[in-house]
Amino acid sequence: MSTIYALSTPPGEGGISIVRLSGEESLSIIKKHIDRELSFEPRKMHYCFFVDDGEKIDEVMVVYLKGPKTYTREDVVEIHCHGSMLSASRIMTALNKSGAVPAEAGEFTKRAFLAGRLDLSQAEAIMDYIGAMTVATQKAALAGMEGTISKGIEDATELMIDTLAHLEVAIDYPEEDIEPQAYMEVLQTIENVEGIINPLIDTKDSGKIQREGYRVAIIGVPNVGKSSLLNALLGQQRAIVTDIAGTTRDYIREYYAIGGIPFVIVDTAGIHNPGDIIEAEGIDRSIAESENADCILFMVDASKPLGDADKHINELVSGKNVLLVVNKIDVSQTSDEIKALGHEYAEISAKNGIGIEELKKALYDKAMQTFRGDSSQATINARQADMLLGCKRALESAKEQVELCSDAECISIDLNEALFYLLSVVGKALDEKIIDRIFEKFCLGK
Ligand SMILES: Nc1nc2c(ncn2[C@@H]2O[C@H](COP(=O)(O)OP(=O)(O)OP(=O)(O)O)[C@@H](O)[C@H]2O)c(=O)[nH]1
Ligand SMILES: [Mg+2]
Repeated sequence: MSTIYALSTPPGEGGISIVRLSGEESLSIIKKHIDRELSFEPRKMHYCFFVDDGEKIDEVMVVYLKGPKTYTREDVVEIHCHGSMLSASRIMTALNKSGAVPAEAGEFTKRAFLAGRLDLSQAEAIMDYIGAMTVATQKAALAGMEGTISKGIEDATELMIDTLAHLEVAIDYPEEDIEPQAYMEVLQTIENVEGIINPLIDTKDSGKIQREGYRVAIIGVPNVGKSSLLNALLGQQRAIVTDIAGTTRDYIREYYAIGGIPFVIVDTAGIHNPGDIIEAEGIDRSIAESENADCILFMVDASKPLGDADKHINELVSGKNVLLVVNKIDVSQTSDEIKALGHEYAEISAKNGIGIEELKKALYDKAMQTFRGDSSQATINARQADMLLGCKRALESAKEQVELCSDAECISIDLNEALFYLLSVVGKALDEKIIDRIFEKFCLGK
């Protein structure tokens, strides 16, 4: 396999930048680019100058990590240079001239996976860890990295393989009927495997929130105070607030954490009869945001009677997860007309900060309805959920075959399919192209 290199720190200026090499040639390549003889004792920092064609490029620290006790299981060399993009790119150009090739996104982790250092669910957990927006999400990712999901899959796989081996005997000797005992064993295995995968499947919705955030859209007619609420929730003047109706023309998306849960809060353009095409487009986007939201904060103005636009929005949100927010409570009380809308409601003054803490608590409670168990437990991602649901379907089909007293071969086909899905969770049964696609989502240098 080729020796790869990449900048492993973010591009830009900083204290240091780290260029990493991985592969058989790592050591011989770096040796061509230093200004002195070094022992390259593994795991020790060595001070030297990085040179190219005899020209000094930067003053660096170099560490050699000998495989297989490395991230990729290959020989790895890290070059710590000054945090300058020019220095890092000149170093990389020199490494390239000496035979190393640029790494693709996620290639270091892909090599770790191919070398068996981690399975696919652990590799995906690393990506989750890097992208985590809250400490709880980080903890959940750490649990995934340590193999919580892998362990469940491994146990389920063992059970399946044992049972399949027994069925194999029955397939080889078709003249002998399957003993009732063998049918019982299959059913027992299915039950045990379901006992492992169902709790994992149950973490699907929590996993989505951990990775993408709980999406909250603030919608309402112009001037009700939507942008004021976004600012109050964030504790900063993020959105422009004026008394002119139609101030917000596009949506504004911000991340915010409440009690360790990441929220994506979207402030939208006020919905009413649009005055021009820009406004109309903004309103279409508001409606689209409300359709994608996990929860809609439908805001009304306590100081005004409900208008046709408010009623129209009320129809739009019907049947969705809505929390009615009655704003400007500093000016007026909640009218009977607003109460008659029949939604659960929160009274606030976005301008004066009244009711904001209570609203955050209500949002947290809503998000927690989707969370099962602890917000820092390992959760499955969408890909893993697809695989586990596929496994569950195949197990159900196997169960039906058993109930019909089908022959061993029919049962075995379904169980093999279930096993394939199980193994796919940890990347063992996946096609190379799919593996490539998964790792492409990683960042460069990881
Ligand atoms: N009295 C009072 N005024 C408020 C409150 N919240 C917002 N306002 C005022 O209402 C006006 C509109 O506020 P925005 O936050 O811009 O309203 P919006 O819903 O984002 O408006 P558009 O972007 O035009 O759709 C501003 O003058 C705010 O100061 C409140 O709780 N009480
Ligand atoms: Mg606004």
